[in-house]
Amino acid sequence: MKSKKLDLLKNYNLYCITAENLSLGRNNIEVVKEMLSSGVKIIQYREKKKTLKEKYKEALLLRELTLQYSAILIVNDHLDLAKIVGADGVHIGQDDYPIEVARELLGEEFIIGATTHNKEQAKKAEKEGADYIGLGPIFESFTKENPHPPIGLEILKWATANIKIPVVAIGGIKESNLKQVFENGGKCIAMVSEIVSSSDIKEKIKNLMKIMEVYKNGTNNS
Ligand code: TZP
Ligand code: MG
Repeated sequence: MKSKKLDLLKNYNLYCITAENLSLGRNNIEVVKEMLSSGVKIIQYREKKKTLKEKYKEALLLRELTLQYSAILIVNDHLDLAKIVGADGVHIGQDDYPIEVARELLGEEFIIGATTHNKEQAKKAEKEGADYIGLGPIFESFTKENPHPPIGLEILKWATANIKIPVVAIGGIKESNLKQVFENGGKCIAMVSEIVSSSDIKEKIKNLMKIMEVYKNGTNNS
């Protein structure tokens, strides 16, 4: 059910995104297995370089794996691929298909996430029927090819107070700055390089979850 899935995005959770080129020689499947076995419940399949056929095969495998772990699968960019493999959702950027087109094609039960970089885009995505927004890059990030300049923490604070759909903070988020993100309203946190480029993914996720638990339980006295 969609509302149960959206609860994952509303609450304190790690939202892990693939990036095979940054994964220290490991493939997307190996990396996602590590994420899932560490307790991650939200996986986004993001792959810019492979052929559609390769992406299809990978996304199918990831669908199987995420179901085994009761995790949700969101496919980046490709509405068709998301639908074909039976993903839970799709994530679209400012230069991808409009939200209403995605909704028309995928239906009400599908989760549609939209990348936003400022207040106007955040409000517009909400108005157009996105189920959540990705907001960022909060800090400087080198993961995307043509990165948007960092937007900072103030806008995250604003969005978490003013946008009614879940706000997923993204961009340059690391173990070292995670507390700042939580202290500025962040709950669901998307990360790419901090996790996929870690030599010990399980240990990295364990440490990130430990920090998150403190905020989840509202017992942050540090
Ligand atoms: N969208 C905004 S920033 C970003 C995406 C996909 C990349 C975030 O990667 P990282 O490595 O967590 O900074
Ligand atoms: Mg895109």
